[in-house]
Amino acid sequence: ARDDSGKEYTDIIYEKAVGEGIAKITINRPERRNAFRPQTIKELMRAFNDARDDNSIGVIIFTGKGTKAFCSGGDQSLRGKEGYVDYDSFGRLNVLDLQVQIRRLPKPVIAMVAGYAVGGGHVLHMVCDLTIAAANAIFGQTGPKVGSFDAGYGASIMCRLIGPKKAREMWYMTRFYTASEAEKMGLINTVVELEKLEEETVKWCREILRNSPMAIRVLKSAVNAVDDGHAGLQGLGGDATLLFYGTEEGNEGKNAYLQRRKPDFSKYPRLP
Ligand code: 2NE
Repeated sequence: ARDDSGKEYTDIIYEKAVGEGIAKITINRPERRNAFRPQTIKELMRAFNDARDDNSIGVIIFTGKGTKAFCSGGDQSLRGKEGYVDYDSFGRLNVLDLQVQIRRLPKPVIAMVAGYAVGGGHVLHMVCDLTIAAANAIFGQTGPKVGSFDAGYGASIMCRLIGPKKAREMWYMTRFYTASEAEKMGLINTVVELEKLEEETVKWCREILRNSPMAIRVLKSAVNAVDDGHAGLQGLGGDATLLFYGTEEGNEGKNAYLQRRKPDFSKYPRLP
């Protein structure tokens, strides 16, 4: 598969349903339970960026190849002292950049989970806007068992989703949870039979796509704003600027500057 720049993908599959408004990004390392390496993350970031920039795309499905795993986290066979190493001589933790990218992307990202979503793969589903799981899905953190942790979104967003007590349980004990347990915990949105997973996910996409893209964009920023601090406010603030640029009042300032005259804002109301 290629993106608009014509570059090939090796670790992921990137597809667009033409005319539907849906992009699908699939981690394609099933023999490793879709564990990611730095190259995988670079490709994911490129695909998410392409889907963001594509005006015809309104919703992105994020999934893993096959039915055994959504993603099993970082590829432990490539873990070095500085992070994960594949083609470079130094390590990376570039999955953290991907997490931020998904949070900031102004379109909903839906995690479609079959099989394991564990370790860093579990964090990836948590930073998505929605999670739709197959009945065979298993959720959990393994970090403390394999000498790792995600003390960023992996901890804070989990606390938001399931509450601090349950988040401590999940991290300290490294237990795995079934899809129906995860649904009860508020970790995911819904559970469906494995055979219905894609159909149900597309149904959710279509329901979202019927609604106002701008309303959804602002709501995504708003829901994330508090947790993302200044960066969250910046996202929401950027949406306000975007909307203001479309108004006559906003354009009066720009036009006055270009026409070398004083702006006249007198006709614009000071609303209560
Ligand atoms: C995912 C799980 C539970 C699946 O178990 P099972 O029994 O279904 O499969 P199996 O046989 O364990 O795995 C199949 C093949 O995939 C490889 C395995 O080594 C095995 O390879 P072969 O023996 O066939 O050659 N595989 C699976 N997950 C892998 C991984 N993450 N890295 C490298 N190879 C992997 C079970 O496989 C499991 O527990 N996997 C490890 C989960 C894990 O601990 N992930 C890392 C957490 S830390 C992290 O992701 C992280 C972070 O904490 C902070 C920042 C960034 C990343």
